[in-house]
This record gives sequence, C-alpha cells and structure tokens, in this order.
Amino acid sequence: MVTISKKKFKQSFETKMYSLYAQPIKDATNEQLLSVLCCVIKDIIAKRWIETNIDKEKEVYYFCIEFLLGRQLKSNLLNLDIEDSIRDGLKELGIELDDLINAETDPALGNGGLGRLAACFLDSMASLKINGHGYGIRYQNGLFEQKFVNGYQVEVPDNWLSQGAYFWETVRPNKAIVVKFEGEIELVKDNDRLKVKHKNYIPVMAMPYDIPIIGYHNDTINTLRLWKSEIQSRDFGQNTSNAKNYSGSYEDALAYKYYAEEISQVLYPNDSNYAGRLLRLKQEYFFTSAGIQDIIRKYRRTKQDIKSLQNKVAIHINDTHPTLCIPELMRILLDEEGLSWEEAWKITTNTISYTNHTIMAEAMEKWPIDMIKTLLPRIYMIIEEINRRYNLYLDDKYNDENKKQHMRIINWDNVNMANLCIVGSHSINGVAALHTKLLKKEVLRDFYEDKPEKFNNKTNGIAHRRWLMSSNPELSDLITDLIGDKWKKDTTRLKDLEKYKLNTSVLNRLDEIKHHNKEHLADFINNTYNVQVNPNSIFDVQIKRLHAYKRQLLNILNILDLYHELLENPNFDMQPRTFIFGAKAAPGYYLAKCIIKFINSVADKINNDPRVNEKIKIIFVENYGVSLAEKIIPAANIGEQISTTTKEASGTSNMKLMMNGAITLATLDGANVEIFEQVGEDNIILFGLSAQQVLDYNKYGGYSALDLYQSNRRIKRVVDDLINGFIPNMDSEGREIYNSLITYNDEYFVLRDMENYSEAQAKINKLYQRKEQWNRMSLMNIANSGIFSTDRTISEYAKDIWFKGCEINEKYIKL
Ligand code: AZC
Repeated sequence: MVTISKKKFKQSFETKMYSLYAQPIKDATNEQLLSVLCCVIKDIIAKRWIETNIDKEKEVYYFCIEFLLGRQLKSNLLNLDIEDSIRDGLKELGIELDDLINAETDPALGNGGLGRLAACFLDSMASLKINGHGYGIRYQNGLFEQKFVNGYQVEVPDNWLSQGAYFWETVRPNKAIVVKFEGEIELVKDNDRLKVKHKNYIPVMAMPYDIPIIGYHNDTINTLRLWKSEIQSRDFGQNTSNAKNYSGSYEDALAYKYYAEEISQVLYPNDSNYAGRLLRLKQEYFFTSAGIQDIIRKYRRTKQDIKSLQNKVAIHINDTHPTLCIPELMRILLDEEGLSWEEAWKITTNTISYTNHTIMAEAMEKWPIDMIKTLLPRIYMIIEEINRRYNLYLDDKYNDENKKQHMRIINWDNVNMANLCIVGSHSINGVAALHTKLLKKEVLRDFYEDKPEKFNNKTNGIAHRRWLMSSNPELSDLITDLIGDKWKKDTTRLKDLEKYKLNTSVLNRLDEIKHHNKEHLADFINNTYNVQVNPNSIFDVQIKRLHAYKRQLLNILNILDLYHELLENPNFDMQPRTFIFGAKAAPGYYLAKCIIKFINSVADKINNDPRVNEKIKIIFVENYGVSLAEKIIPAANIGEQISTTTKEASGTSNMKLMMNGAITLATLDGANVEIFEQVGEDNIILFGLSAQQVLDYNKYGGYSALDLYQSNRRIKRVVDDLINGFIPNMDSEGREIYNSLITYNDEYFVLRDMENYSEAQAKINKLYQRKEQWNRMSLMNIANSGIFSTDRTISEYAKDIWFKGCEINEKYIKL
C-alpha cells in the first residue's frame, strides 16, 4: 500500500508549489493549491500506476462513449487511505482540505445513468484488482450547464477545462494514434494475396489523456484513457503517405483543423435517444478505432500469437455506441495481421461482449448505409461482409421472412447497430432481471431463441465507496461502529445491521444522522436558492434525467392535487413535505422542457402561497449532476422511482437512495423489482400497473385517457390546471403537456397510474408519523442494499463474461 507521512507530504507540497508556480503557498489560489495537491498524489501513486500497467493477466477494456466521473479528490484520498495525513498536513500549511475538495471541477462527460454506471464500474474493477481500463472521449465541453431563467431551462456550455487543465490527467503524445476517415479503398495484388490500401483518407490524431483509477486499499491503479481529437502533425513517426493531400492553403488548413478538432468538441446531450448525426458517427469511430489500435499495439509488444488475443484481452461494448469495435478489430486482424476471415471472426467474437441499456425504440442506433460508406469505406465493406455471411446463416436456418428481416444487420438502407453487436459478440446482457427478461421475451426474442446461451443478466450496481462511505460519512461510521468494517470490502455484510432492527437507540441514531444530512441540504438550498426548507419535513426526492417515461409529470400532478386538497380543507392531515427535483432535459426535447417549466411554475405558486407553504415546498435544483447528487442522496427520506413499468432498464439512483436509508416509492420496473425482493413488501411502497398490464395495453391500443379524465374529478382538476391559467406564467407549455395526456392518449400511463400513486403517497404520509417504524424501514433498506454494490456486478461480469473459462476465474468465483 502506498503511504505518505505528514512530514514528507508537507515537504513535497512546498517543493511542488515552487516548481509549478514559483510562489509561496500563502499567495496561491485554491485552484493552484488543488493542482499542487493532485500532482503530489500523482507522484505518490506513479510507481504503482506503472506497475499495474505491466500486465501479467488478462485485461478488460471497457469502451463507453461517456464516463461521468464526478470529482476525484475525495474518493482518491479515501481509496488510498491517506485522507487523515493529508488533511492534517494541509492544516499545518494553513490550508483546509475541504476548500480544495470543493474547488475541483466536476467533469460532466456523461448524460446520466449509463455514464455514471461506467464510472462506478471503473472504481469496482480497480478495487477488485481486475486489470480493467476505460476508453472514452475527452470532450472539450461536457454536458451543458443548466440554468433556469423565468422557469425555463437554458443551456450554457460546460467549460470544465476552464482552469487550464484537468489536474488528474496525464497526456501521452508518444501514444497518439491516427484514425482514418473517408477516402477510397483500393485492393492491390501482393503476391497471391489482396492487400487493402486506404487512399486519400483524412487522418485525425487521437491524443490519449490518462486518468488514474485508484483501487480501494489495494495497490491497483488502472487507467481511464480519454482521447482528444487533433490534427495530424507530421512528426509522430506514423506512415501517412496515403493521407489526403491538402494543398497547403490557409483555408484548407483551417478546414482540416476544424474537421479534426470538432470530433471531441462536445458531448451529445441526449440520454437514451438516438440522434443519427454524422458527427456522432465520427465520434463513435474515433474512439473505438483509437482504442482497438491501442490494444493491438500493446498486445503486439508482448510478442504473443495474435490468435491468442482472446486469452489476454476482453473488450466490452457499453451499449451500441462503441459497436464499431467489431469491424475495427476485424479490419486489423484481416488487413494488418493477414488472418483469414474465419480466424479473424472467431477471435473477434470471442473477445467482444455487449451490454444493452434500454428497450426504448428511440434509443436504438441505426446508421444510414451511405453515411457509413462515405465516412468509413473499409469499415463498411467489413460490415457488409459480416451481414452477407449472417444472411446465409439465416437463410439456411429459417423460412420466416419477417423474422429474418428483423435479425438482419443491414436492413432498409440502415445498419442496425444492436444486431451487429449481438452477432459480433459472445455475450449479451441486460442490466436488471426484468430488463433482461424483456430482451429475451420481446425485443430480442428472435436472437435469444437462436442463441440462448449468449444471453445473461447483470443487474447494475453503484460504487458504495463514493455513494455511501464518501458522501455519507456519518452513516458509514455508524455502520462500522455497529458491525465492524468488513462491509467496506464485502457489502453483503450490511445484512448484519438487521440485528439492530428492534434496537431503539440505533434507530434513533439513524434518524439523527438523516436529520443532520437534511440540515446540511437545507442550508445549501437556503444559501443557493434562497428558499427556506424545514428539515423536519419529509424530503421526497426525484433525481434523474427529465424524460416522459420517468414521469416527473406524475409527481408534480400529484403535488398539485395535494395543493387543491389543502386549499379545500386546511386541516387536511399532512406531514410537511419538501419535494426535491433534479433533472436536465435534452436541449431538443420540447415536451421535457415544458415539464421543467411546469414544475418550476407550480413551485413558484405553491412556495409563495402562505396558506400551504408550511406544508409543501418544491425545490428544483439547477444543474443536477454528480456533486449535487452527493449532497441530496444522504438527506433523502423517499426515493421516487416511478417510471412507466417496462421502460426503465434498471435505474441506479434507486440503489443509491436505498443504500442511504431512503424508502423507495416505486413501480415494479427495472431494478426496483430486485429492491423489492431484497427488502420485502414492508419496506418499500409500490404502486402502478404491472409489466404485463403495460405490455397488454400496448398490444391492444392502450386505455382511454379521455374517459378517465372525464370521469375522475381530481384528475380532471389537475389536468385542467395545465390550460386554465391557474398556474401563472405558463405559455403554450401547459397545452403541450395537456395534448400529450389527452390528445395523444397518455403514452406513459401517467393518468392511469395517478390514483394509485396518490394512495401510495398517502400511505407514506401515515407511515412517516410512526417514527420508529419508519426508521426501521430505513435500516432494512440499508441492510439489504449490499447486493447493489458494483463490486457484486463487476465480479459477475468477471466470472461469467470476461474471464469465463480462464484460470484466473477462480479468483472471481470467491467474490
Ligand atoms: C440507462 C437506462 O435508461 C437506465 O435505466 C440504466 O440504469 C442505465 O442506462 C445504466 O444501465 N440508459 C442510458 O442512459 N442510455 C441508453 C442509450 O440506454
């Protein structure tokens, strides 16, 4: 284990301050102090980082177009176990560690669940001593910063590199790689073989920026390698004689610079939604090609036979965005290694595995043939050949044209990326039991029936080190006081907490800690938004992307209904509630933006109505992201997981919230089903249509929202509020939402589930008043959250997918 004494740390800190900034500590800004601290920590880990990179065992490469890391300082100190000496050392130098923790930028290089999951996976791979590395894109601008102006979402570019640099990264120009776009393919005869010549291509340099990923109390330091796109400068020793010849004019040079740099300029702000833009396809090829070339380059240095690649390397495709790993690996094996198609295909499929993250049709990537053909001519040829061979297989096996059509990789002038992933990998998994079941039974049924052995489930998880130990230290300490600290490395031990479920003093302690966390959050809300919230109220939290299927609308309509009830009956028995929302909407997603405006407008009305604002407060936090989540989650009493059943593949905020003692209010969707199985019916509040009911409705044309609206007084009342001027400062947004519910027949069953939801909310109101019982439910949630650690998820990936059949598999079976 790396260690550093306080004395040594202080010396290193001062020396680094002089060498970096040539100034005394007292003159430094917090950013400068932070950069010095990061450098000192990087010095401490450098030797271990290099050693982890000298690989003896099989390595995992996790390809993902987003990594939503969050701030790193606190979790790095925790994982290295040096927080105390650093805190004390800094104090003696007159510096507060917490000031530096808060000075760090929060790199928002992801949209939501998918990107954050990838970051949790990195943490767990390192903590389980798996040589697992991430490949992604170093976006110049991450997810936009959200501001509310008059209740509307306004997007401001995220300038996360404004401090000049990201202090954790190390750029490695000597490891840069050329990625080739466009041009023509020529097949030249070379002895008795055909050689592939790519001519007139546009070379784009992929510059690697490495971020260390530090394992928990072990010596593993893995790497997240993010690629930045740059122009190809001539002096990197790579043969680019066939590159497109720019005339050398100023305009040409500028156009080329723009072409190259644009690729990693900005993260697409869509969550679970496919946009189909050329630039996105460039991004996808850019990072997959750079990553695959990098893997092969490293492998070649080991001088092992390329045919043994699968014994040393596992490549994981996180959703379809990195699908081009498949034809890119084929390209290298065929064109550079000279293998036959059969050999190359066997290696590729045995090396690559794929995770699906959604069944929503609008998220399924389908790229137009013409686009791929022009941008990636050689890659397209390979995809075409994969498709041709697969069609032969299908024709041989099936007669049903419909079925075959559904399974083809190239179909209706598009390349279906999910189909390519399924055909080109040896494992396909969903991210929660229900989701995997829906993949097998509905969305991917034909593929499942064809090759059932390829399909498996890997229920998502969360990094408990960040989401409990680091963000809720008081709770973490209480747990350790009660059951010892083994749970930190084996979260199933949290179960030992159950023996305290009848212990009043433990339950009271739990309550006190929750109360402290609520006070902290209340202070933050007061300081930031100038709204007073009562820490004795129920903190009811819905934090996730804004999407119709996630049904923030159901939540706000119910609040509006409560408001009416309170106005009609001021003695209405109601425990005070603070409803907290955090959500960004994709900039082009109009309905989602209307819902944001609606929530803000309702908040404005209710928060300023003295008749009710002792009972209800609504807070919509601006710019929700990882850092805000770390503040909100420890303070939550209720986690709202109210998606339309079947639509949320898994969810992960549900797991974070339960692990911090919030009670889940949920539909039986995604991983909520497994949360329910863990905690039992007494410790979760369920409502809403079942998966089967939703599937049946969808099959037979839905229900009639209009009938329900006309027959239910309370539903009619809140729906009418959308358009009758009751909520001030709304423009056409109310009409837009109204239409989605009534004119377009409520695709997401908001009104259909409304009565049931409001009964569930009333139940919570009663339960919360029985404080001891509530605290017991909270304890039972924490105690049964252990299986939702990504340590469990990753050990399953390791033994069932990445190291299946390998000797070192033994190691993971124990986990
Ligand atoms: C999300 C799912 O919507 C969410 O349910 C899941 O928890 C998360 O992935 C992690 O698995 N999906 C996405 O963010 N994006 C896509 C393209 O599915």
